[in-house]
Parts: sequence; structure tokens; C-alpha cells
Amino acid sequence: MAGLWPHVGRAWVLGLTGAPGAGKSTLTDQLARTLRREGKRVGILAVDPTSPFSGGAILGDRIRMGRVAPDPGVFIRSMATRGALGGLARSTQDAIDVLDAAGFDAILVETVGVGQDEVDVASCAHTCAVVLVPGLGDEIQAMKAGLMEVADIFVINKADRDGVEQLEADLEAMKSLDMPAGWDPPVVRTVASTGEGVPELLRQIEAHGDWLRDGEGAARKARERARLRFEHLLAEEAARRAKTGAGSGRIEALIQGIAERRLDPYAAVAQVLDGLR
Ligand SMILES: Nc1nc2c(ncn2[C@@H]2O[C@H](COP(=O)(O)OP(=O)(O)O)[C@@H](O)[C@H]2O)c(=O)[nH]1
Ligand SMILES: [Mg+2]
Repeated sequence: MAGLWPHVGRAWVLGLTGAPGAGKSTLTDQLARTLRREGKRVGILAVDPTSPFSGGAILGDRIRMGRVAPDPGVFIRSMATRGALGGLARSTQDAIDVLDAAGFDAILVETVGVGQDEVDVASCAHTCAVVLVPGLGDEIQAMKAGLMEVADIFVINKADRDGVEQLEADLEAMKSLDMPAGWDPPVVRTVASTGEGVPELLRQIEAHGDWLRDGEGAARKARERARLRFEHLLAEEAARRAKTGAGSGRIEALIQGIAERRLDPYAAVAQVLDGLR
């Protein structure tokens, strides 16, 4: 990372998050194609253990062109590393940095929007698009769990289905309640399977980028990302050093002590950290 760091910071990172089946991979594929036509190099990180492009159009494309003319302008990586050291957000952020340093202009990060892990992943992006589907009713409720505040753009995908107006009305109503002043997240309708609405989505992504760069948004977001990353790494490294310092035998004894209720967990942690120099 020390070697890469001087080269990091050029790429635009777009997060696409939403429920499984919402059409994130299909949308990512459409966006990637459009960006390729503009001559941009595109990195794709699929942080989606449920469907890492397994049936997606990109895989199809790669197989179709794969053997003769692999597109060196597109790089795809699945990040099904749940449970990995440091968590999904860290490995995703590291992968983003590698692609950024490698000169990819745009990095598309697909995540399933369910838990805190995914909200953290979404916060790795400059622009976060929350992908919703009409007719699912509980969608908006699910978003209250934290995705609402990370949304820079709302995408109503599968706009070829019934219920688009209802979802749009629900979103607008919710926005007027919850949104701080500043950027007003637009609602964009798409049909990812045909590409309809994708140019408008790209236009809104660019508009959000312009807004970030013009104001203090970009600097503020960069600082939030830096803080999150630093704090995660600090906690992780502190835990690692404390454990190494104390030795595994002592750690196991403390754990046993907590299990047998001889020791409260806070006291156990304090004992280890007090030994950390
Ligand atoms: N009718 C319709 N189907 C779509 C649309 N976008 C994606 N799909 C289909 O929905 C399914 C799930 O799409 P996928 O991109 O894998 O969703 P993901 O799990 O969010 O990545 C696939 O069968 C797609 O072909 C759309 O706009 N309209
Ligand atoms: Mg997918």
C-alpha cells in the first residue's frame, strides 16, 4: 500500500447497492459498456456473494470475446470474502486502491445492501446508487436500516414493471423527511435489461461528481472515508498487537474466565490492553 498510495486518487468510484435480484449486475454491465465506448478503463468489484456475475451479462460477454480479444479495459473481481480479516469493507477498499493505482478511470462496486458491512462498503464510493425495484413494498422499510443516508442516487430498476409511480412517490416523500440540505438525490428510472435510462443514470452520476468537486462535498467525503478506514485499521491492529503481546495461552485463559463468569469481558480486555506498550 505504501508503494501504491502515491498513485491512488484518480479513479471515480461508483457504488451500486440493493437487494439480490434488483438488477445491479445487469446495470453494472450496461454502465461498463457505455464507459468503454467513451474510452474509459473500467474496474468492477462484485461484492455480492449471492450472485457474483454468475448469470450476469458481463460473464457472457467475457466468454463470448474472452479467448480471442479479452478487453484489457475491463477488469472484474468478485469479493466474496465475508469473514476475511478486516472485513469486506477493508478488502474492498484495498481492491479499489489497487485498481485506482493501476489506472482504471471508473471503478464500479456492486454490493448487496443488507447490513452494516454493506453500508461500510457503500461508503468506499464517491457516488452511491441505491437500486430498488417496484412492487416489493418492503423495499423502503429495508432502506431505513441505513442505506437511505448513503444514497446519492436512487435507481428504480425494472421500470418496465408495475408500481413505478408508487415507489417514486414513496421515495420522494421519504426524501423530503430525511434529507439534509445540499445534494438532492435524484430518482432515475432504468430498465437495465434493455439499457433504457442508463444514459440518464450516467448523467446523474456525472452531475453528482461535479457537485462533489465544486463544493466541499468531495473533501468531506474523502475525510469520512479516511476516518472510517483509519479507525478500522487502528482497532484491528491494536487487537492484533494486544493478542500477540499477551500470548495465545493467556488470551484463552481470559476467554475461559469470561465463559465461567469469573471475569467480566471489559476487565479482560482492559487487562490485555494495559499490557500493550
Ligand atoms: N424485467 C426486467 N428484468 C431485469 C431488469 N434488470 C435486470 N433484470 C433481470 O433481473 C435478474 C437479476 O438481475 P441481476 O443483474 O443479476 O441482479 P443483482 O442480483 O442485483 O445483481 C436477471 O434475470 C436480469 O435479467 C429490468 O430492468 N427489467
Ligand atoms: Mg449481482
